[in-house]
Amino acid sequence: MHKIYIEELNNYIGQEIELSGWVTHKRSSGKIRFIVMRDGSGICQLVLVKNIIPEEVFNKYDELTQESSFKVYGLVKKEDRAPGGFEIEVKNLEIIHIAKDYPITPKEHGIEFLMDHRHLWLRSSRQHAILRVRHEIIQAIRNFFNNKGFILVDAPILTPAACEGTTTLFETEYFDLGKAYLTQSGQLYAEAAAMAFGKVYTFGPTFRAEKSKTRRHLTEFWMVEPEVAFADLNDDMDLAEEFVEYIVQTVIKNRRKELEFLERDISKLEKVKRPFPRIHYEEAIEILKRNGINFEWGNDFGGTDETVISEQFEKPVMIHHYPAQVKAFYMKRDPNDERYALAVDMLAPEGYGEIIGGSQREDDYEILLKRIEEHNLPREAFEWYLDLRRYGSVPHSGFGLGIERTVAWICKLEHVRETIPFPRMIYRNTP
Ligand code: NSS
Repeated sequence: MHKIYIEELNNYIGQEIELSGWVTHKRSSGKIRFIVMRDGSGICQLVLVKNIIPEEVFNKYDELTQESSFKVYGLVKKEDRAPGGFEIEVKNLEIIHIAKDYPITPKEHGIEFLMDHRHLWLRSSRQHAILRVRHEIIQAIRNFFNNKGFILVDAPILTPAACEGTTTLFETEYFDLGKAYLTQSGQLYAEAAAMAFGKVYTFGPTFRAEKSKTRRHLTEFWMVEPEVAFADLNDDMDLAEEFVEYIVQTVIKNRRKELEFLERDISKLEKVKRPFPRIHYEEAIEILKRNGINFEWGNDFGGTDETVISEQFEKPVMIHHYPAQVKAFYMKRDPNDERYALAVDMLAPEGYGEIIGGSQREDDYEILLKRIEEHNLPREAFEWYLDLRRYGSVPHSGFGLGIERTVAWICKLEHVRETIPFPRMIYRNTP
């Protein structure tokens, strides 16, 4: 007997196999009973026919409730009308565990109820499709950088200082050494590694004590951050657009079924091909003005501004040259106009807003030191970072892409909370 997964059924037509899984739902019509099961790899219909199988096997149908677990033995048949396209003619069935009163039923549930039951909700087909797309995105990211000769460098999670502003730091006591902070970004470590390996990326969880309750913010999210020595802002934008094109086109190729299940309009994603538009901060302001939004020079764009700007384009748009005053301490200023930072944000289309933030880094020792002081950052904690400008400093650039916002856009979801298995938000840290 072959022990297989539902996704392999196609190779076993006409053969007897063994499957293990859970009951999704069941229905009965006289002498024939149907159980729809899932095993994590797919769903499949089981058929029990009275008088053909032993009575005691036929009667197990009555005991099996939604989400009960079991093993089944039977004959694989092609059946186009069945969910998944196959049917198992059951010969025998062994119950493993009976689930009592599974809380998520086919009726409608509110989002808070579902979020409270996230550990169970992950079993539903919609969550399955979303998390498979997430998996594909992560796989594509790794392949992209690995194929280009980037070295993966794991940055620490407990860090001695802020990277992205002090207002969103999670802090904790660290033995006799005072305070430590959960990392907001692996970038500073990626910069050190880029000086060692040339081109590197970090990929891991990052943390922001975001007090905002928006559909784009989590307190714990995953970020991938490439960093390249001898790269300027234009090189950074070239890399970012090649990267995002690759991710989107790979997901379309490998996860079409999931995107279709989510009713994603794939033709919109097919348009995500290089080159992407690149606009100056000033042009972005013009767009806002044309759309009746009153925007003051020198501010960063808010969620609504980003939505309006990104809706003007069918492809992701890169906005560069933000005012230095709203950007991080490590960004290099434009030598031709000190008001601007050599920064870039990429906004996803269809109103999704920022998915990438990046920049060319300040590579001059004296200027960087001045910025650290201007931002009231503790110099001692940055001495090692300043070393990178003391010993063979070079122009370098990088960016960070947020995984959850990318999943939300590619799946076209309302909110980032469904893009990660167990979301952490200002008002939720369970289950
Ligand atoms: O703050 S960023 O814009 N930039 C950085 O952290 C740089 N240190 C990256 C770098 O140059 N190496 O964040 C980058 C991206 C941003 O575009 C979002 O896609 C995502 O990280 N991001 C978030 N996703 C979900 N929730 C929150 N709170 C969040 N903050 C940033």
